[in-house]
Amino acid sequence: MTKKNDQGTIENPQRRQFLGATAAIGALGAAGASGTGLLMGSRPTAAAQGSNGYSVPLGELDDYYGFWSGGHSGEVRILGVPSMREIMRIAVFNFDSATGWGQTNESKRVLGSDFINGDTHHVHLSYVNGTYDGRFAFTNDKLNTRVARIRLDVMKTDKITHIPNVQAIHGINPQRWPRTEYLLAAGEMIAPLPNDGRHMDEPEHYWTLLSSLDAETMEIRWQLWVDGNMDNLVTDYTGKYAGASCYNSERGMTLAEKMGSERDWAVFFNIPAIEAAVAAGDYTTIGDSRIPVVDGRGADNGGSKYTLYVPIPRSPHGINATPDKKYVVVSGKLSPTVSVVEWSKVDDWFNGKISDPRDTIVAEPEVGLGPLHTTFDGRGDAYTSLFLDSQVVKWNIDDAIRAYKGEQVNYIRQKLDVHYQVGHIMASMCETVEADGRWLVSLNKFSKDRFIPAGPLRPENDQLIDISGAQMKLVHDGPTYPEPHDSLMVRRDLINPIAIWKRDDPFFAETVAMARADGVNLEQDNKVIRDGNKVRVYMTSVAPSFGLDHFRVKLGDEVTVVVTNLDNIEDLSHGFALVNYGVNFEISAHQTASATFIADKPGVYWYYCSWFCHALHMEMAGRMMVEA
Ligand code: RUQ
Ligand code: CUA
Repeated sequence: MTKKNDQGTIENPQRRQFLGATAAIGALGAAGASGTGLLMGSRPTAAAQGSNGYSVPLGELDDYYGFWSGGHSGEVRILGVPSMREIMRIAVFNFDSATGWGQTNESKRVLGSDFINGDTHHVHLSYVNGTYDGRFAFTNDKLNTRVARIRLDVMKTDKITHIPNVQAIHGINPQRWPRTEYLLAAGEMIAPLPNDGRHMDEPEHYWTLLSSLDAETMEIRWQLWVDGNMDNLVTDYTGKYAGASCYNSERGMTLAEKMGSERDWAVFFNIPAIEAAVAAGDYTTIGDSRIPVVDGRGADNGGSKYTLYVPIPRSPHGINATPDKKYVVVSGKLSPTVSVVEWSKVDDWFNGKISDPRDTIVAEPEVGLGPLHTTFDGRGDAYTSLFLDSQVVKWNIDDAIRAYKGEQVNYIRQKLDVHYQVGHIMASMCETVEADGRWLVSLNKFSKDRFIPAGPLRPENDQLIDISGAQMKLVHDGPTYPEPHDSLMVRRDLINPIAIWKRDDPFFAETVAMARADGVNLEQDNKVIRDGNKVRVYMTSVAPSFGLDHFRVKLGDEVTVVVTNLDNIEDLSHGFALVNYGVNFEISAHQTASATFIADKPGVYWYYCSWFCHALHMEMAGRMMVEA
């Protein structure tokens, strides 16, 4: 049976039953949520139609680019919103068989040789004057402590930086004002500093650092030594301050130790003060690293010249800036509260106008159980995800501030059930001054009974919620491959990718320079160049043929195949796939791509085009002949 709840949403009555069981398991109940008797109830056959009109008619385009992190897939995904159709995947830290990411020489120059996996949690875009400039996206790799940049003109990753001295980059945030010159990255897990085998049993030597990268070069400019660990990260709308949530002020090594305190903190960073210290030489370095490290510890005294530690109840998680530029909201996780900090009061604290860090807080509303992240509609309302309650709660910021001053006012506007156990939520354009209050995505960690079962591993469930009216309306369930942690919805007019590569693109400039040194004109030549036991095979591709229908090499040669796609047509990609050699990569219109391998098996090996490009696509093939 299904029934409508008071928000007009069709829901499964069994939901409450297993949610209750989950909540009873406690604050970390999600881990025990399986096996609590969930059953396949009868499902609604179609989602309710939202007042925004969530369905995108056939042949029409979405209003928003959705940028989804891919979690432990190590990638970033593009979805169309509101249709929630997955449009593209951008390989970042992962090996991708479709595009050859991790195999082509061009991608290996970006990726380096260390790892072919990662764990992306957050995607943020570069800014100008508090909104997106359409140049770059940034994402983190919690698994291997890296950050990456994606060029939005071609939707390819172009820089990856490993962050030394810390473990597990989690929160990232770019400078929002006046433009993105720096990107901040928070080290999550405390570890011995330096981590060279000493001090492993002495937790007092365990620390983490905030890192600031130059957004143009992606090089690290400085690091800041902080108390506790860091979780999520936010920048303000002046370019002066940033903040991070902290969930282990105890510096605990075990779960029990990490949950000891009634309060952890949000730590705020005074960026100009840190940069002045770097300029004045007021820093140390750690181990072999030459990066300036400024000391921002001092939680016991409320902070330092560089940091302000604001006590926040119980392991706060999300930290989000309001689009009116005034406040930052820290979500309590193990406390039913969220804490609202006023940026101007952070400024007052650094200027000595207030002394108690808690005086920067202007509201601390009770919103429900397990608040994780907060997002905004640009109309003064906030929306917080409640992991334990499996709800999104809408509340009013001004009313919460009045209630904190002692007025009798109900700041809660609505609670909407989501399915199930929501982590991040994000409203359209809400991380900018142009928050438009149209759509909200609830990224639920469990889908349970919402989709046909596909084995023990279930997809996540990203739900689309219409927030354009007075009441939130749930309009769409969207399964996703595990697991997007976070998303952004960016107005379509702000993103302008190109359709055909420019021949002077820096992405393959090194390969073009190699061809030039070989006397090869990539736009017309089909040539094999031998240089000792190194062989460079240059060929063009024009549907439906490669410029070379065969080439010969010798057993043991190091072979580099370089393909340049001369097709002038949008959406005409070829692939170069070499049978039994494990080689496959994409060459889109006017792109040059290459891969290097050892010809270690004698005989004839067919190469074929792996992207369906023409009626004679199957015939688009040639032979590599390896002489024994
Ligand atoms: S975190 S569910 Cu990795 Cu963004 Cu909050
Ligand atoms: Cu070229 Cu298929």
